[in-house]
Amino acid sequence: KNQTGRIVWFTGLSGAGKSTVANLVEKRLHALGRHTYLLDGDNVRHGLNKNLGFTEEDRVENIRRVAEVAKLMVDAGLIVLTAFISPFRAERRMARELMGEGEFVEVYVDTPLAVAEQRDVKGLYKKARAGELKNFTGVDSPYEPPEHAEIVVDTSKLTAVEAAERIVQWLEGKAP
Ligand code: GGZ
Repeated sequence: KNQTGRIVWFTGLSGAGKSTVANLVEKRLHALGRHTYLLDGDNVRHGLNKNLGFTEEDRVENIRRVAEVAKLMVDAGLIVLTAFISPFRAERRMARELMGEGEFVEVYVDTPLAVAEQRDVKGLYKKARAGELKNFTGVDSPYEPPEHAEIVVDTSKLTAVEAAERIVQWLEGKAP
């Protein structure tokens, strides 16, 4: 069994910083010679999952497919980073249970809703508050925070670079 592959599963609100931090982690891992692949909305929701929206049912299916694809990539020896809101504990547990012991590392990007909403990079929170966008996570769709994430970072307290550095240190086994 390949010992190098694993999933680094980011979870958190829209605007929490998942993609930004995951991209920085990937860069650092590359520099260390690791083989990685980053799955996020940009490369999954426009292709494999383009028939899925943001109802509870569709989010569950989104995460199921992401977990199964990530598992295949781990079997091929990659470190797979996933950056999806993945709001439901049950789906994150399902993803964890697909993997072997120690192969699933959950990273909770625990940035407060108020901070993510303040950033509102794409103006989606504003639309959601105005009722123009339904089922928006944190507004009118739930987010269930992890209770046992391996790593927790808050990008309102750490820069994205600092958060990435912590995660890489943990992954490389240098965490205290
Ligand atoms: C949450 C939404 C929604 C709704 C569109 N709720 O900040 P973004 O834009 O780039 O990240 C969000 C992304 C979330 O997709 P995921 O695949 O990560 O979600 S899940 O894991 O819940 O399936 C946001 C945008 O898509 N977006 N509508 N209603 N985020």
